[in-house]
Amino acid sequence: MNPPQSPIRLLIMAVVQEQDIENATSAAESLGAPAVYLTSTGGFLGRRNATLLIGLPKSMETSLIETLHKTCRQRVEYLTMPVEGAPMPLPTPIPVTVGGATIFALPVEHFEEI
Ligand code: 2BA
Repeated sequence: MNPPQSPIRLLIMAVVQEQDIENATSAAESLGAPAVYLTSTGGFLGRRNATLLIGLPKSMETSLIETLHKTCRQRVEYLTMPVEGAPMPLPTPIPVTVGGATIFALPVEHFEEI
């Protein structure tokens, strides 16, 4: 007989960059925390990203967050802004550091797979 599974008590929502989806989801799965992701878009840069949803027992929170730290990288993106008052619309690229991941942890009141 299989040992009883720990109950799902936490939902981790993590916004990750597109390039990190595969590494992050497979690392979570190898920890025993299956992940689903929804494609999403960052409101500030308008770049496509993904929001991972991962349900897990409370005891796995730290190891999952460590895993996301290891698999989600920081990257510099450039935001092009027209310079005010310039005679020509010359865009000036402004560097913006994105990531590794934006993580929310929410308590789960009820979990059921039908
Ligand atoms: P974006 O909204 O496209 O933001 C991309 C990056 O731009 C952010 O990286 C941050 O470095 C910068 N940024 C965002 N808003 C800014 C502002 N008002 N002024 C100056 N710089 C700003 P991260 O912080 O790593 O966020 C990556 C993505 O995570 C975000 O993409 C957004 O989709 C999500 N995110 C971040 N904070 C969130 C929050 N409080 N709630 C929901 N989603 C969030």
